[in-house]
Amino acid sequence: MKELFDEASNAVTDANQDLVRSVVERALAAGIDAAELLEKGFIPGIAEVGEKFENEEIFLPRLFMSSEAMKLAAELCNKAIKSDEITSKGVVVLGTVQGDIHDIGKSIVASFLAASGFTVHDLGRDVSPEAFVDKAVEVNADVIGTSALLTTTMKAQKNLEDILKEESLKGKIKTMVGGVPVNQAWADSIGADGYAEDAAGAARKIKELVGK
Ligand code: B12
Repeated sequence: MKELFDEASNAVTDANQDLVRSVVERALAAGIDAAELLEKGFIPGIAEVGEKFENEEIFLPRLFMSSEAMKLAAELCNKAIKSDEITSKGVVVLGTVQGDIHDIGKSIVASFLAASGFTVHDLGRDVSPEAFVDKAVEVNADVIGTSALLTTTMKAQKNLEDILKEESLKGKIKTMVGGVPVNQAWADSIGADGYAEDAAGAARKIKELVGK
């Protein structure tokens, strides 16, 4: 199993999409859980790429190629993470904030939430605070979850809190924040109802917020 996780990680660091497909196929055939494959194989791979980018060992084109491999891995694993819940535990509107195009982590959160029994409306990336609120009102959402991967786009999570307050929706619709630069202290400082470090934590916290 360890070898497959290492291969998954290498498939992302080497930006090898054929290897991504082959690892997913072999792992699923061997009965490995798709969520575990993501968590122990592919995500450590993209984290390593991120560190190399930060240390200027690799540059944007390479980061982009690895991120395409990671995106494929997430898509293939997400398809295999199926929900066996019949009744919805709650409605979640999810997206990446305005100005931010990082959507791999957000899509993994979406699939974990769906697998945990929530109805998820995934608005994609570069989503304005107004669009989050409009959709949440339209679908009578319990929670709005926002993902921010850039320090410069985190402030959009605060804008969302402001709009919810202005429209007297704060408290009626709960908010969850996540993404690499985000932490509990940031969530507390903007008045978000919850924060989680990863997709499994997001599902646990949203269950708690919705109280079902
Ligand atoms: C892949 C990647 C890209 C890809 C994105 C492809 C895509 N479709 O998403 C590409 C190449 C396009 C890209 C572009 C850029 N990137 Co980039 N990118 C990354 C990288 C390497 C990995 C991100 C990722 O996918 N991680 C894997 C997923 C699974 O993890 P995750 O996103 O953190 O999600 C998990 C948790 O955070 C949490 N979570 C996520 N969302 C949510 C939401 C909720 C509600 C909850 C509860 C939890 C939660 O659960 C997820 C699953 O466990 C990071 C490095 C890093 N360490 O994160 C840099 C990084 C985020 N990028 C960075 C930068 C600078 C950029 C660019 C500005 C580069 C440039 N000069 O153009 C552009 C930004 C363009 C824009 N406007 O958005 C910096 C940001 C630095 C900063 N301080 O802001 C980072 C940190 C790299 C670095 N170390 O310098 N990037």
